Amino acid sequence: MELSYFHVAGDVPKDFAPESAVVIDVLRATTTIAWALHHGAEAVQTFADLDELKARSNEWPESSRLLLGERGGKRLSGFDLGNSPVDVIPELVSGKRLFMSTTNGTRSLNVARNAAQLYTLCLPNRSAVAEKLLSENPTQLVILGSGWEGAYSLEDSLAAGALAAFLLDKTSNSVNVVNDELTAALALWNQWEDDLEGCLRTASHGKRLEGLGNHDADFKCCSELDKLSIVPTQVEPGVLRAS
Ligand code: 3SL
Repeated sequence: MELSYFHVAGDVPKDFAPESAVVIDVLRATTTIAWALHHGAEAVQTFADLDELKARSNEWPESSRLLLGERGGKRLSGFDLGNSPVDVIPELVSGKRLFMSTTNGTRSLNVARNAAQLYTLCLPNRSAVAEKLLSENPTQLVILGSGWEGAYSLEDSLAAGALAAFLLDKTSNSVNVVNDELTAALALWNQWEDDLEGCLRTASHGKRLEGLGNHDADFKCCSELDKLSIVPTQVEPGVLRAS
């Protein structure tokens, strides 16, 4: 398996359609997706574009849909929920289709939608996604972060390093790191693996969230390693289901 990592959607080549891709947005889109599916959401349908989200969600029965979204970390007006993983509780999301748009995470998902296999990763489902990849053993795996408005993010690189470290640890020589971005992500993982929440709070987006109010529960939830067995898997373009 050849592993590479791109920091943000704008870094991937044109006509991006890898054999296997993993999208990461630790703070907080892919953490929210994993928890929503864990708590019984029927699916999470993601959109980069808000007009498209509104049009598609209007085709869905009102009683079985929820709108989730944020811009700049704040809930979108008229939406049922923002983008907090602690808000997607079973009482709200079970059996529902979640229509979701976020500042960066759903943009990366949109760019990666032509991958033959597409999964989402956060720290809580790191080992579940890694085990799935080991069982499928793709020749090429591209990890794509979300960053912030086109710029690098520390927390997505941390999770990319966490995934690569797990895969390298479980295999002898069949996993190869093929770009410097992932080598750097592994170094970051080695530095922070014993203080994941500290890393998230050090990150610029962590500081942005702290500036918006108390997000202690979000930091805790987003930094819990290997807690979930959910592997959010794209089943049609933009639609993620639990596997
Ligand atoms: O950028 C995103 O996609 C979001 O995850 C950002 S936030 O954590 O909800 O502010």
